[in-house]
Amino acid sequence: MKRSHLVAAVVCLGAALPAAAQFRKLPEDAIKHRQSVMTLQGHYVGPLFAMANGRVPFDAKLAADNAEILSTLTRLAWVGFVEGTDKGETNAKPEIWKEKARFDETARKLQDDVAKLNAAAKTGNLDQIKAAVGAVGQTCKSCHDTFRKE
Ligand code: ASC
Repeated sequence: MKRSHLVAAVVCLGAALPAAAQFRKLPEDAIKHRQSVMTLQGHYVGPLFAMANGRVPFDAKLAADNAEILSTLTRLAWVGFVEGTDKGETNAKPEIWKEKARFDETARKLQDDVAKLNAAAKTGNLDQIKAAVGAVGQTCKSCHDTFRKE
């Protein structure tokens, strides 16, 4: 292997380093990252909740667009839950790291639920969207009840 290739390979590996390497300043940057992502998740899921419960008129295109973006957003927050970042300006409970397997399982479930919501939204069928949004909302809530302060 040429030396320049070796260097490139090592640099690429850097992208897959442990989560702590993603952030320059801990805990602030990790906390800010996950809070920013979750703020966006709220913005994109909000209209889906509102359409599902009839607060706003159903708009199939908006629902499909939001669900698609949400399916990407839902992959992003987790890298921000770096060990030791329950200290600082955060509502994250230490239980996230004490019960990491359970937390990871809930994160996995949210991604599965959102993938189903995305599929439902592409059909344009409001009843399917309602069912899928309901599951997403329950998963958000169960994780927040267990792992978020107040
Ligand atoms: C949101 C938000 C939550 C969840 C939850 C779902 O948009 O801020 O905490 O959805 O309300 O039940």
